[in-house]
Amino acid sequence: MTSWWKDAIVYQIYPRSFNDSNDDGIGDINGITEKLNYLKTLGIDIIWLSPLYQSPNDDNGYDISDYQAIMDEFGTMAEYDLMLKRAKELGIHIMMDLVVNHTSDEHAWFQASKQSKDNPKRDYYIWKDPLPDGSAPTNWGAAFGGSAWEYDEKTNQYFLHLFSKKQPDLNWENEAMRQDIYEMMRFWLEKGVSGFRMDVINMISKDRHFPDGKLLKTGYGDGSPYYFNGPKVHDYLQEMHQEALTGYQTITVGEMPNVSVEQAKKYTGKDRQELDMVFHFEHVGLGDGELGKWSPEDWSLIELKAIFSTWQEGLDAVGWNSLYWSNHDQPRAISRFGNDSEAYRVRSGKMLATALHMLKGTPYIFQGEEIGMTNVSFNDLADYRDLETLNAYDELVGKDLLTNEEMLAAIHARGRDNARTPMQWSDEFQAGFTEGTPWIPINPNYSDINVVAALEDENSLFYYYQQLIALRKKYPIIVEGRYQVLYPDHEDIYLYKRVLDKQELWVLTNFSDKKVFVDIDVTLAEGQCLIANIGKGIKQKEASIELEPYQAAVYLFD
Ligand code: TEU
Ligand code: CA
Repeated sequence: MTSWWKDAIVYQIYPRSFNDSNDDGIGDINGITEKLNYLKTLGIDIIWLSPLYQSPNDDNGYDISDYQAIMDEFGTMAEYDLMLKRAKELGIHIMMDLVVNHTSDEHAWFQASKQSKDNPKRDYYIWKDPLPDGSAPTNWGAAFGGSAWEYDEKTNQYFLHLFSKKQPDLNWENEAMRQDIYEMMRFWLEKGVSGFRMDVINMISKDRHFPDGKLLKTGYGDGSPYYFNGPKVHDYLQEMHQEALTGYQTITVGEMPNVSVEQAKKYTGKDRQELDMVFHFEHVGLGDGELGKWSPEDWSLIELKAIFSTWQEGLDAVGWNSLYWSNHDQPRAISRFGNDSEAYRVRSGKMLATALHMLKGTPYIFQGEEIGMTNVSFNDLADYRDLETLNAYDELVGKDLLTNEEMLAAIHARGRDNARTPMQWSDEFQAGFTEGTPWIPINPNYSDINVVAALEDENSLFYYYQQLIALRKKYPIIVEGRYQVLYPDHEDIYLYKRVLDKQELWVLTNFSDKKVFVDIDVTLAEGQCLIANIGKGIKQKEASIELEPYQAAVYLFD
């Protein structure tokens, strides 16, 4: 199978927050269709759609009650088919979000499974007897708070849910369940979908001994060693590849918290017949404290560069990297890794984009990243929607592990709703996202940060992303070149080069708000400056270059 996607750029849409076409305050499929030309202008090749399927929206669509029906709030299957057709006409591929570690508890399979112990669908999920004292089978905590087990009175058993109690985990040991999943995947592939982003796909194989985990501050146990990268995960992925993906030109990316580069070699190896690439979490986990992202600590650029280098070198020639700064679960990149002040927002956004897009791998752009959207700081908890945030607030503040102020500060820094405030299309009412009342308040800075303003400003972040995307299409060295980091121990700058035959591509970025001088062993004037976020590029005097705060530039040497 050719890797047709090797020079492709993926744009992630979180439909609920992208564009509302019928003014109910919720983004929808017709809203996406309206904006396909905008995305074509940006130059992206593939759109990853966060889940559009029928769902009670306990976790905004990551709790699916019917894999082959469109969520009522998002529209109809006919509208979906029209969007897919329109995208194809524009040469844009559609990648769907495959959420098969769990379903919604309102899925027909679970509704049957919980009827009785001998229901044919019982074994589609993970049910276990209470311990002799009636307590849960293990001490594991769930990602969205509380125990990972929910007691069912009717059958006197617990079911496993590693996320919310409305997201029961599927039992991948069950062959019939797996075959139903593969059949569903073929349904979408037959429609012309080009692939899948696979939600927490390295969680689908559990250690069936179900041992207790190390006790955490929350009082629950850490079950993660027993459900990440489990004993049969590669068997299942190879079976999925064989049963569902073979015969189609697809792109697949596995979302994999807790995956190492060594494990990723097995998931993405060309001869493995598993996945094309994975999303790891090492960079977005930087600074996680003992309460994870809710107790954020300082992180250093040296650590960040070491992570990028590990993955660039580790997967070179044996696998393939995905490249991302943010998504619907992560804070906005400029606020997290750049500088969202008035002075440096756009410049640091361009610097971050340069540092990421010139790496080896497939870049992913999250909606709004291309116009420099930032984190939001709602002061009223009632403005937040994400169950992860609200449950964590109740658990951590409720157990006196964090004060109200500490929790709000952590939500402002790392909460998922930072990425889920509506896309900012204009400075009109409700940022042009809706004429109704948005399901979540809009970031007040929409009056300055919006698509209309970006398209009118030739120096906007939008056109910078457009240029970066065009460079990837024009210069094979960006796709194929070998990665070499320079000055790995410098705490302010990230310098690396890509080498392909005699060509060298030098990528020079300053992650700090300080002016930095450093010697390099090339003369920039002898190269071709392909892109720069300040004027015509970087000043150099003999060997010494001068990098302005958040300056970035790329030079090609033939
Ligand atoms: O996220 C998996 C996951 O681990 C997230 O919970 C992430 O680690 C956390 O939100 C970071 O703070 C996937 C989806 O992307 C997420 O939206 C879903 O809530 C989750 O799985 C369950 O489907
Ligand atoms: Ca709508």
